[in-house]
Amino acid sequence: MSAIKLHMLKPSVNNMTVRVFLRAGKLDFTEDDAWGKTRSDDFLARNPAHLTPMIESAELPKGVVWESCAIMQYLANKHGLEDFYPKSPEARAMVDSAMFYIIGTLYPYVARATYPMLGFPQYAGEVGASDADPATKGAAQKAATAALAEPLEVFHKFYMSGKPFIGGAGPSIADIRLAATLEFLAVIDYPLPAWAKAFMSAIEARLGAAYSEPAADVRGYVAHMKSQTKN
Ligand SMILES: N[C@@H](CCC(=O)N[C@@H](CS)C(=O)NCC(=O)O)C(=O)O
Repeated sequence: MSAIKLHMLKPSVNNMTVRVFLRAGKLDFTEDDAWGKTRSDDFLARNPAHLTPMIESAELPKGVVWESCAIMQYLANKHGLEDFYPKSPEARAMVDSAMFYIIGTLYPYVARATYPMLGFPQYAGEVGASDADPATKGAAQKAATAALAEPLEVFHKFYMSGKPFIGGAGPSIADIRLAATLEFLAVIDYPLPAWAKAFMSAIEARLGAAYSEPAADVRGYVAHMKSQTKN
């Protein structure tokens, strides 16, 4: 089987998710930095959504798949990585629910709260143009930051409910997706609750370099953007 080819952007937590998973799952892969390439004719011909992470495989109906969670689900299915994506329909339903909740609810708040500081355009799917003045934009950012507390508590109380990870004793693909997402909150010095700090430490301790290596790219970018605003 040939190596999985991942097209990725280093400062992105959507991409970090898949980069961590490929390493943690000990899969054979190569990474191509898609910086400046996602709107090229070649990329758009394969992926009209121009989104990374994207993997290529001749076995896929369209040759590629994008969306971080779909990529992890596909690769876990393909390579039998049941430690990360449990096979029982009930356990799997919890992991899927957590991932949809991240993408549909938590991540949009994270993006609205952090993207202005990260120098990113608005989250994919949102209409970016706005006539709002800086004060109104600042108020929207504050509201998004305040809104984070509720979904975070849902992960703690509902999905984890006393276990170290959403996946139970070990991290699942939903845990990788959650931990990577929370990395961006450092750019606004968001006061993570103690359980979330413990969760972040636990996943990094468990996955080791598989986590730390891609995280270093995100953390480096976050540190750079923070240093820009302090000057
Ligand atoms: N929900 C998607 C989000 C993907 C996404 O927003 N990708 C951004 C980077 S964070 C991207 O590739 N943007 C490049 C572009 O739109 O040209 C996922 O989880 O994979």
